[in-house]
Amino acid sequence: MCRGKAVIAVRRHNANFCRPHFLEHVRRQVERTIEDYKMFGVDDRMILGVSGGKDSLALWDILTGLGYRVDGVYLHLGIGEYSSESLNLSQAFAHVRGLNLDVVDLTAEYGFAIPQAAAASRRTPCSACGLSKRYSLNRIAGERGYDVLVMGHNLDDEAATLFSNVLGWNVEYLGRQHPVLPANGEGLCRKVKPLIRVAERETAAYAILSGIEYEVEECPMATGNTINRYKEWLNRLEEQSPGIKANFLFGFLERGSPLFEMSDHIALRNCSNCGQPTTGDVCAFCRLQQVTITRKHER
Ligand code: Q46
Ligand code: ZN
Repeated sequence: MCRGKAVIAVRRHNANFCRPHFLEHVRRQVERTIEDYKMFGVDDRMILGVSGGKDSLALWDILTGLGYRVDGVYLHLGIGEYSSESLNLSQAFAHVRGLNLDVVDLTAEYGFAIPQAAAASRRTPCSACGLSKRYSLNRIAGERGYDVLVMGHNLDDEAATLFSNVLGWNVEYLGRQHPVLPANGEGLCRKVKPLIRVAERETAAYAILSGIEYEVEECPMATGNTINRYKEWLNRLEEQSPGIKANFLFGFLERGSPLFEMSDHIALRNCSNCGQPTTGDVCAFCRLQQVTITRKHER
């Protein structure tokens, strides 16, 4: 775009960028996603799930740069050093920029941390963790009066999740895999993913080139995570055919997703324990909490 020295090549766009033009390019991708999917407006009260990783911090930087007012919430998962370091980095980021960051501690709030939940239930750590994050962030957003819950899922996250859902033909999940999940009036907050046009490697580059300090260590509980394995496979395909990941995801969103929408109409009711939306009597999070706490008392 200029005569400046290129710092990164984005092969699927067939382009090399200098630092300022790359940062501009990423911001433009996010702006375009917000517009295309009518994600939110400047008057919406927004809360971002902040993990201390590159994606959520880069997204926070981009959204505030675009003029949106976004608060953050950090969910302390109780995963040793990894959690405390991620918290420090998130707090430092917010402090320097004068942003509001709420910290919610899973153990203080619900009586268990992720390592205990994974040991007590039949779930993998990432499954117990994903469930806890979805539940807590939705609940916090609703209870604190936010209109929109913003998540930092990137192109690689969404493509790998789609791949996993297709491999297992999880039609229910395919029906719900969308960059915008509307509020349903029954306790589900509007949830949006403005980073889906930006690949993981690009959010990392954005963070580094913007001087954002983020958690670079991988979570110690990620070993064996199938989504990470699918990401590797998709990256191998991407190397051979640049753009294949984006085509897979956006082809699905444009042409495949409408075919699965019927399976989205599932009646929700309130969990008899916590009142949050669920399909059964007691929600999956409350069941996870019960089994973890029972196991804790048995020891
Ligand atoms: S924090 Fe949680 Fe991740 Fe760690 S246990 Fe898995 S899901 S890997 S993004
Ligand atoms: Zn519940």
